[in-house]
Amino acid sequence: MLIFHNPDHALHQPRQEMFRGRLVPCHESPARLHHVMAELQRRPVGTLREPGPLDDALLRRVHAPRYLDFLAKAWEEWIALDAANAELDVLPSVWPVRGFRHDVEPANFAARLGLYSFDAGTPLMGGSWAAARGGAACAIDAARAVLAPEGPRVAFALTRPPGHHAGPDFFGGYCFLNNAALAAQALREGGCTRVAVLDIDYHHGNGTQTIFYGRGDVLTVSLHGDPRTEYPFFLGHADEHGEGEGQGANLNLPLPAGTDAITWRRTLDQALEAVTRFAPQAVVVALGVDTFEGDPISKFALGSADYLEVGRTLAGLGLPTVFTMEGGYAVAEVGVNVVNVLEGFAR
Ligand code: 6XA
Ligand code: ZN
Repeated sequence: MLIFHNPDHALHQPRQEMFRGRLVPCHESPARLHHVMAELQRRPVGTLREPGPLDDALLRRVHAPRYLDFLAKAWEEWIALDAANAELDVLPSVWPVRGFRHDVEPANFAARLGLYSFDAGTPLMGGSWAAARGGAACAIDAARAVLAPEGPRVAFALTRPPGHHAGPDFFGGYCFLNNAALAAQALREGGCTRVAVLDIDYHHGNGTQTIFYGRGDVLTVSLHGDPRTEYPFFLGHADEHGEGEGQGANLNLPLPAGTDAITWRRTLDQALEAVTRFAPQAVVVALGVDTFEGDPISKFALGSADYLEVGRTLAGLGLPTVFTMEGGYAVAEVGVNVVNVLEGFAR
């Protein structure tokens, strides 16, 4: 297995996110990835690689160019407002909800920040753009690796910030660039006519769903905490099946908060049946380990040993597989849990 790790991830070191009326320390921290790297030293389940340069043309086929241009310059604009801003993370505070216009890009920075985001929990700072780009490069390189003639058939994009909440033109949920979607697009352009994205993070992969909602060539399947009570709240219900050519190519399997490992595993089997029915030539697994019983912001109950079994089950698809790193905030256990999935897969 090849493991593409993002050498720039720690440039994104957010300080604070908005939570219940106050700014609190951000759960999504560089330490998460450090723990995975440390566990990979103990259990070298694959070969570590750094990604090559990012394919910007592919990036612009997944995300809207005006959104990417905004992200590229956001920090500079923030500092230009006031030099003292260099000490502060950027957080949006105003959004164009129903009835407002999305087609006119405002000149005001705070307004554009709102246009291109959906929450106040995703701090942006000086290194965020470089870190997100490094992760996108990992995902695309991982996809290309599994399609290479003498390739490994399985690769992992080990990166942060995560990606599955980022849509065509919005950030949120700690995500800026959708690594899983970029991997899927790279697999399509690498010759796979049908690709599946299976999202097993605790949270619904709303960004990935939105990116592919009108397309029939990429199946999106997500099992997650029921959005009626769980983040991201406004998407991820069972009646969202896709539209137009994408009709039937989206499956959501929401589960109540508190769901145990047995029920979760049964639901994973359902997800895998849907993937198999779609008959893809490759699969992307958006791998979040915030389904762990000790996760501080999530409410499923998988134990560390369950992740070995998850890996084994995913390998049963028998497909070229790209993993992208998504959530998981029980920082000390993130390494063991992620590497358990990889080890279970490799066995
Ligand atoms: C609200 C919680 C964001 C969830 C991020 C996540 N700040 N997504 O783990 O998969
Ligand atoms: Zn998550």
